[in-house]
Amino acid sequence: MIKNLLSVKIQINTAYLEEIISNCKNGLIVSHFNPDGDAVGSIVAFYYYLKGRDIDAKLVLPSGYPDFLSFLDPKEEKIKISFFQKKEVLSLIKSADTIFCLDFNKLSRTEDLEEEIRNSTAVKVLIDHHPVPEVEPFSMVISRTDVSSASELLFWTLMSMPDIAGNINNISIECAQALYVGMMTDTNNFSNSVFPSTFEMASELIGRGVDKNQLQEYVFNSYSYSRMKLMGHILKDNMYVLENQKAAYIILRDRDKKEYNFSPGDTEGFVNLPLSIKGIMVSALFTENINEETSFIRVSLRSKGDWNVNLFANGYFNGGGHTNASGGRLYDISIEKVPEYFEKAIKEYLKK
Ligand SMILES: [Mn+2]
Repeated sequence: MIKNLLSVKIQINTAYLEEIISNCKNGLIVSHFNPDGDAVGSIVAFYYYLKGRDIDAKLVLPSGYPDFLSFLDPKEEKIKISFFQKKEVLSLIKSADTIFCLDFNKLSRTEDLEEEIRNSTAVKVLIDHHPVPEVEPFSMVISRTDVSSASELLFWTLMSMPDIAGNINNISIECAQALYVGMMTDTNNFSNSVFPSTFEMASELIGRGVDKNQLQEYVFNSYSYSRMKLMGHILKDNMYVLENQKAAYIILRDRDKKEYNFSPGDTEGFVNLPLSIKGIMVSALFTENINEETSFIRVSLRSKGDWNVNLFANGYFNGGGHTNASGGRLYDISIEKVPEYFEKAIKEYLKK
């Protein structure tokens, strides 16, 4: 059984998971709409784990991932994006006997895959780190909020599996690398949501041979020149500071995206920028999203300390997430009206 108990800081009861995995013949691994590094990292890591056990699994995402994560996408089993291959993805969901859901707490986060997954008779497993997960659709829920990321929770889950038995050398390098990227992106390179167990995980993975410098190059230093120019433009002309509320926000309009050749993932990290201003405790990024298919404003929120953006997103932005990092959407409001709406919302919220 588990040989090196000391290296398993967070123990998960994996007996049931082992039973589910050993019965799995056609697995499907899925994460949330608008996938980030943790979403892609955790599903890819889990794919390599199953592959190591000769279990066939497909990788599925509701929408495309940012370009800088493409190095993770397995060459022999590319991630299928429902936005581009909906029919194929729906038939994969139909034929799966086991569905593994990572890095989201509600099936609605899979957007137009929700119904198909909910109606599927497959055994469903949730592995996630967001508060208050939906439990009813799942046979097994592995949920903890005292970890940095879904990738970290998956790491500790795998370490507790009988075949890994707490020995990092039983985890493949491809799996280890994907777990590291998920953790590194969700913590913004060890700056938020970091626990003692997170450093323990990093230490184990680096000991396994993960090249942290190379992964940082791929993830943090792979942006385009036009993305840097866009960042300069929005910081200079579209960032507003509310000193009395210790808040700041950025507006990103469709016309600016067009002017600077915007591609998915280019806004990665923008919402954190105002938090480096002295005294600012909460930051918001409003991204206009108007095209033939959708019409809404994407809201990203970040905060420091006890400032709870999960409650704030719940109350004013049709969303939620974590205490210091949340997201949401605004409908039926033009981007020009956002400053007024935000300033009113934050004053009202702070009064409570
Ligand atoms: Mn995450």
